[in-house]
Amino acid sequence: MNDASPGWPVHGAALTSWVRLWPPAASAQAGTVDGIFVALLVFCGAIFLLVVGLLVVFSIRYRRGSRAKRGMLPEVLTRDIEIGWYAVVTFLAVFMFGWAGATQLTLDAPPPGALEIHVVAKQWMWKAEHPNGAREINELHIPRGEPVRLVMTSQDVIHSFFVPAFRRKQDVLPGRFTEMWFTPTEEGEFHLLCAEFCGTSHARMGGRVVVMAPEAYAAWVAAQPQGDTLARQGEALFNAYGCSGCHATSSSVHAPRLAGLYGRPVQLADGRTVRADDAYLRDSILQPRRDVVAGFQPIMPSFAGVIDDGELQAIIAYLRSLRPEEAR
Ligand code: HEC
Ligand SMILES: [Cu+2]
Repeated sequence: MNDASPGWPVHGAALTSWVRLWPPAASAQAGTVDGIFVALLVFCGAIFLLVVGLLVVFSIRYRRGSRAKRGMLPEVLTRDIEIGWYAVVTFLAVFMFGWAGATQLTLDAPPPGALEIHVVAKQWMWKAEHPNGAREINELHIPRGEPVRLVMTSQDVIHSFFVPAFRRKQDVLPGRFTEMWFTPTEEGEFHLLCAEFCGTSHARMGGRVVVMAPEAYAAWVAAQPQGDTLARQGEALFNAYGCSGCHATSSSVHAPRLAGLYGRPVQLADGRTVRADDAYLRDSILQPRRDVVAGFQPIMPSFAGVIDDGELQAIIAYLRSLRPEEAR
């Protein structure tokens, strides 16, 4: 960024700019997170002041040689103080737990229909791919006012996708998909960081999130040189890796049909029932022996080490895109 004050948006969010204790809040979720932070700060600050205050008062009052009254307090008084203290602190702790827990649950559940962007982290860059196949590196263009859901994985070590202005941070792990969602509310440029020490150039693993007006985003994304869409690439890989040899309707091998599988419960040979989500599809491809579908032989070979993470995302996008009626 060549902005004079790197890290802060070019415009918007003037509310907190009078004091740069923390970056402007630029997502619909940021307000609650800040609220929890401030409440905890006030809570801890009050207890700190109380403890330090009593420490100072007692040190002076009961210093050696002072004439203050010493000895035990009446028992009723000690008891009441103790009960009152526990009641107040318990109430505050449970209240904070409820508030933070409820917030976390919302932050974990992306709304249906969120704009889905795939992110692959590697030492030391962020690669993003939009639904229409447009790709970018160390930049993320997104429309204002629309929920955005990131489906992320890493090609090497653990990274962490962090946008301070959105108050959102999520670890990105090799061999797993993690998700994160937010609704940007302010147009502008915001810092994107890696928040997990991931090697020599960790400090330089970052970039910017560019929040644009919805029409500007539509124009931007349409103007990008488009690769094939993710699902189309996935279809090509599905054929190239020989998946279709077993899974196509025309195949003579006894293998499950994959159309309409995504999101459905699957009955496994060992009696468990699991939902076919991204993680399940991923495991089915990399460790087919782990979750064998009921009524099938475990003949599917493992593709671990054969299919890389980017390809896996494409294949899964393809499987997700298959409607039940398109059985192939
Ligand atoms: C040799 C034949 C064969 C090949 C090749 C093969 N599979 Fe399979 N696949 C199976 C069989 C049989 C099952 C059911 C038993 C199991 O779960 O392991 C299965 C299960 C699956 C499942 C879970 C299905 C469900 O209903 O829950 C997925 C997803 C899957 N395969 C995807 C793929 C992909 C993607 C490829 C290519 C990278 C592939 N398969 C290649 C035979 C094959
Ligand atoms: Cu990193």
